[in-house]
Amino acid sequence: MKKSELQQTVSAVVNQTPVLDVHTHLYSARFGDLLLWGIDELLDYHYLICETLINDPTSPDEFYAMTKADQAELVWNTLFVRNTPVSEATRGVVTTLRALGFELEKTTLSQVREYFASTKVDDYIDLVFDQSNVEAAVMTNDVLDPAEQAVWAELSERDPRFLAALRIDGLLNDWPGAVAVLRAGGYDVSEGLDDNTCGEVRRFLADNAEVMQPVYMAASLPPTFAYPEDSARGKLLEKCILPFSRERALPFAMMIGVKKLINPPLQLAGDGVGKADIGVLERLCGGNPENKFLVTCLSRENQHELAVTARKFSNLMVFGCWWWLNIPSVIAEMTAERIELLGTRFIPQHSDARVLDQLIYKWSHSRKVIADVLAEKYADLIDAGWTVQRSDIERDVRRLFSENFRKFVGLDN
Ligand code: FIX
Ligand code: ZN
Repeated sequence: MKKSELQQTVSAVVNQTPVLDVHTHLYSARFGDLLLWGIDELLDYHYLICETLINDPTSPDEFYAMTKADQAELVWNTLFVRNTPVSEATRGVVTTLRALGFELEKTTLSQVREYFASTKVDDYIDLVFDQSNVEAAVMTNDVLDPAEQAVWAELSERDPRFLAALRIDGLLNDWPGAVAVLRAGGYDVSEGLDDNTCGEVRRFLADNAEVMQPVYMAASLPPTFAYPEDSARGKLLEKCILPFSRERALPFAMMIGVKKLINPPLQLAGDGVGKADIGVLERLCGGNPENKFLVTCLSRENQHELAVTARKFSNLMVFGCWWWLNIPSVIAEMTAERIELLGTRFIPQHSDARVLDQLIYKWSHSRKVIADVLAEKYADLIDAGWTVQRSDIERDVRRLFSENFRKFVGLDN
């Protein structure tokens, strides 16, 4: 292939290759209101809430006391009427509404609301998955959330587009709170984490895994996350999570670097970021060669050392440009250094979509950046004297967009 053909070919292949979205907060329609979709949810996204509240005098408490529709109105008027929607999260709403056929210059919020009021959720899921070319999305299934657990108890058939992930933040980050939930569920646990309690925690994990059939276990962890550590989290990891993950061949996904609630009144929008100690991964991956770890870090300053560490351990798979890294300038930087250090052995992106509609913009924005970086790398390779075929590009993008993940978690084995 000539260099002059690269950009067009790579963009076409990237756009045509379905993606398996390895981390979202979406749910299938059978989870009812847990699945967020439509314009008011799109505008009430916590990324847009904090952007609104730094541009408008409304306090967080006043904002959260408003109805969802009034919150959406304030977000719309603040970020899209009184200001230009040039940030990544605001531009995303523009991309999504355009893709749905709205001419924003002539569209009012109430017209968009009318469209969603007359749209059926099952039809909309089909439309969004088709528009975003997503073949499946991994949910975030909180094992300690009673509302979600009630749905699992009744769930008869599964939508194959929605894969489960056993999310265990509550266990690892709030063990005393988890003890109460597990005891209420009939598990004989105590805060002391003696052998009996650890056995009961493993039984709890096994029971949930039996119901959910997850593709991985996951937790978000603070920048101070340490291993090994003489703490409840350290003991749970050593005696429960790592053995269970190994026995069940269920990879453990660690999302490291979130500082919960640096501004508590902002609630879900109030989290911050901190640089983590990548040495934790050296000890976890090196000390547990039978375990598999999916890892993403929240701090931009962790990314290069994370990619270098991923060169050293075949049981470590790097994924995504998480949260505030999911912006074109940083996706480009991270994708380039990952290709330069890891070739195509990494998972370049996940959407982290909380609202179904976001799949449309998160994937169209990321696909453009990833295609541009890939085209540049193939051009460098052609300059070095290698012949690049379209079939090579198709194979590489399939690897990046789904096959690395499927193989690593044992899907389709
Ligand atoms: O821990 C997580 O899964 C984070 O992605 C979320 O807590 C966060 O609120 C988010 O949605 C970021 O994109
Ligand atoms: Zn998330």
